[in-house]
Amino acid sequence: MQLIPALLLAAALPAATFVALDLAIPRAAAATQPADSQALYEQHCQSCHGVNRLGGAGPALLPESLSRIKPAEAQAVIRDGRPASQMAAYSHVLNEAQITGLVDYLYQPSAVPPTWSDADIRASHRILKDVATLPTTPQHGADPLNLFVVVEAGNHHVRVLDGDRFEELANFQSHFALHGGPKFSPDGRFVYFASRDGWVSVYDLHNLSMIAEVRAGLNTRNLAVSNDGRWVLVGNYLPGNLVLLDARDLSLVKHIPTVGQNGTPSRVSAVYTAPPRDSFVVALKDVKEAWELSYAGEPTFEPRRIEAADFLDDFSFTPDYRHLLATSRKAHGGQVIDLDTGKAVTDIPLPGMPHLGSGIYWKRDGKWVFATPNVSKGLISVLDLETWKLIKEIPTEGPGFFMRSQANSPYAWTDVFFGPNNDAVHLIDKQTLEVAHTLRPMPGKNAAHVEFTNDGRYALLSVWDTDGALLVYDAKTLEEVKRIPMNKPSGKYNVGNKIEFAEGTSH
Ligand code: DHE
Repeated sequence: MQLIPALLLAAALPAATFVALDLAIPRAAAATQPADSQALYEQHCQSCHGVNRLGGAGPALLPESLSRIKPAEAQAVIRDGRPASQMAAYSHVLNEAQITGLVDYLYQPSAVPPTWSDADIRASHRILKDVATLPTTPQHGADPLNLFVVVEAGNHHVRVLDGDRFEELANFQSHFALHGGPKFSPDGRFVYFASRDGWVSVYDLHNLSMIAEVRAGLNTRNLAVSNDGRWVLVGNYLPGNLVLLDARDLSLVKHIPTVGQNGTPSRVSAVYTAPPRDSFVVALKDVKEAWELSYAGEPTFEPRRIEAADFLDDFSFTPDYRHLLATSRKAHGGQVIDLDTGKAVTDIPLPGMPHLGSGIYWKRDGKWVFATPNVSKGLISVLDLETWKLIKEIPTEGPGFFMRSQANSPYAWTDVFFGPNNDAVHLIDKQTLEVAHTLRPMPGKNAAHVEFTNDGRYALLSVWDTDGALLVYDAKTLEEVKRIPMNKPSGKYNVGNKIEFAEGTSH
């Protein structure tokens, strides 16, 4: 199915064009019938959210993309708007019955299965700056390997900070709901972002300038950049596929349908680059397979299929990139997959649904250990990477999302993202595996996600609140040295740490 021109037009207009819609329309009588709700959608929502709810300047509004938002929350957003976004309040346009009907409609599967063709991808592609005309050296005076890219989720912005002075170098609007870590070109010049609604953007950190963007899918998981800097691979839920882009300008190379050996189509859970293997590794959500796609030499991107013991929701690599520690959230456990032999080696006990991409490793008594928070249990699982045995479950004040450390830091910092103690951050002694300190950066406000400077001297922490902040800590004295107000800062990424695939950071 091709999108009709209205959506293409919507997708092509600058985001700022989309402001409150049809506000002059008088409040209609109660309307809860599905047909009426569809009409209300077309009248009030379609110009931003797209024909067939496939998304445009606003996100796709399909059950596949709304699974993280409860209907009551969707209702509140329609009624009251979303602060610091272009979503206006509709309470003076629609009555409660209409809003309820509209929400019911949004959670119904689409009559037309959502598709996003190569032609759609190409039509969405925009080159914003010709890289060939730009200087090839940093133009900002800061250390290019100690910059921080900070995602400010509350207002869909990205800030670029000088990691020595913690001063802002740039602040720009992103696409809706960036998710997953942005990824960098091997020299650290370019950073690639993926939004949940499928937009991929490339930004030049030397020139502080957006270069290109393309909509690679309707509902995207994440992206990876090859270690030679030539390719960007995007993993999608909707449509279930991989989309290969040229890293220079994000032009489409090809899409790769993710269909299992048994013919079952699958969503992509996650895709990462494995630098020493010159390959992308992909976790599939609906078939029991992991894929490896080599990018060495002149690659064909034919997947090597590895049979997995279960469906894969996510995985982490071991430090040598030989093994995957993979999880299936439903199974409440994990498995180790050997990428060399292509065999599942063993099960691993991870009882509380880890957000595995956030797991980290370090050396303890000369041996590698791996630790990960669990999203559904207040404990950190620590595994021995030689025996795959669980060494310890460290109790925390609640379930956490993220964990970070740095080679020079004696601590692994982990948040308590969920529950009444979500203002706490635990610092775990990497040798004793005990909680050494608990910080409450802004009591009562959700503390989350840490990243270190390239030399490990400072740790930057998010306070995930509309009235939140990015806090800079001296990583040794644990004193707060700077506070930068922000609207729900989420992940922050140090260029040097990311391009070195440094110990303690996310890959
Ligand atoms: Fe994430 C990374 C999956 C919910 C914020 N998250 C990742 C990655 C995966 C993942 C596979 C690694 C991708 C990468 O770096 O390329 N996340 C999932 C889920 O399956 C889950 C539980 C449900 C979902 O909605 O998809 C989930 N994640 C969330 C959130 O609710 C968070 C807290 C807020 C948000 O933005 O939606 C969230 N996830 C993040 C962040 C990263 C991330 C900030 C990057 C961490 C990093 O340090 O690299």
